[in-house]
Amino acid sequence: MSAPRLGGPAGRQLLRLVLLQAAWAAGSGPLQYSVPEEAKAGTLVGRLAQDLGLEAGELAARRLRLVWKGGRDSLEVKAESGALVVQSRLDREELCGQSARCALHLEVLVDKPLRVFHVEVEIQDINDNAPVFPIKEHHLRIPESRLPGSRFPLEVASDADIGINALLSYKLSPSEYFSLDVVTNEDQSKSMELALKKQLDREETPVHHLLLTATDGGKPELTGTVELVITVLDVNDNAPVFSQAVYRVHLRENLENGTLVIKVNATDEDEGINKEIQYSFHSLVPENIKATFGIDQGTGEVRVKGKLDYEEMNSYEIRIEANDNESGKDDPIFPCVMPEA
Ligand SMILES: [Ca+2]
Ligand SMILES: [Ca+2]
Ligand SMILES: [Ca+2]
Ligand SMILES: [Ca+2]
Repeated sequence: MSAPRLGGPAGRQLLRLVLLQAAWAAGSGPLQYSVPEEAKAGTLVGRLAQDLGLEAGELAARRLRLVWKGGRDSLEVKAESGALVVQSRLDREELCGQSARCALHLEVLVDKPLRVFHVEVEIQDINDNAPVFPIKEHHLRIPESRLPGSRFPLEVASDADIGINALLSYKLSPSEYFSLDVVTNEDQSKSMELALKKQLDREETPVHHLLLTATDGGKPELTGTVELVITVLDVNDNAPVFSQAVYRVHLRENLENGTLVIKVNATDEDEGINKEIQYSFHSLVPENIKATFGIDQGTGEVRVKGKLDYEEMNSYEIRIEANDNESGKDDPIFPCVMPEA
């Protein structure tokens, strides 16, 4: 019996077996490939047979095949070429979430002789997720009395990608009243506040609509937005204003009690209780005038209440107040001139 000679068919087989075992014994680690997530079916991941030292002619006999742990079948080995290709969708976010590194660990088997190889396929992130805010509309209610420099916390956006594809920058639509203050915390997370830079005025602009945009660092970049709806709450910062500074009325004497002399009217730019007006005679109006005229607190109607006698008094000057629950007053002079008899 003669030993197989190197160069003959048996010799080649022996040599290859030795080389494969040597590679395995050296503990050279798994074969490593990488492929971007969401690559189309059929995309080449690696020339597996070639990298394992198998020749095209022996692929069928040695049955190169994948063994999956966990039942995934998103990669396959092509029988004809021994190439490792994408078979179905690889979604990095689904496979690995926010992990910095995402890899599939496969076992590759060949027969004759039976060998097991380890293969690691790194799934690379692509920028396929836009930043998302927790809500589409963020409502804030800010009293118009808040001072410039006041701050209001906002929620940041999230991005399902990793690395630069999830690195967000923020921008606020132009506003003369508000600016954005983004702070990077020690743990690299971000927090964000809306800063008031100019005193609000509900009477001028009762509601502000701003758009906050988050942009990731991917190429191309993706954006997400949230609408900020800021309702300015009223404070009682406007006094009632009469429609005229002076009301002039000419009356005949001996008018019946209850006769309407005039209806004064004041308005207030505030809202709700801050614009509710009460009319009254000024506290300095003399008693004899108060005995002659009466005023309706709610309507501002001034009516005759006592006797008008031209000979006794031919002109009256009455100061009337409009009061909006203590905030302010307006008190026009109300000359009531009696005509010649
Ligand atoms: Ca992204
Ligand atoms: Ca991604
Ligand atoms: Ca008011
Ligand atoms: Ca106001």
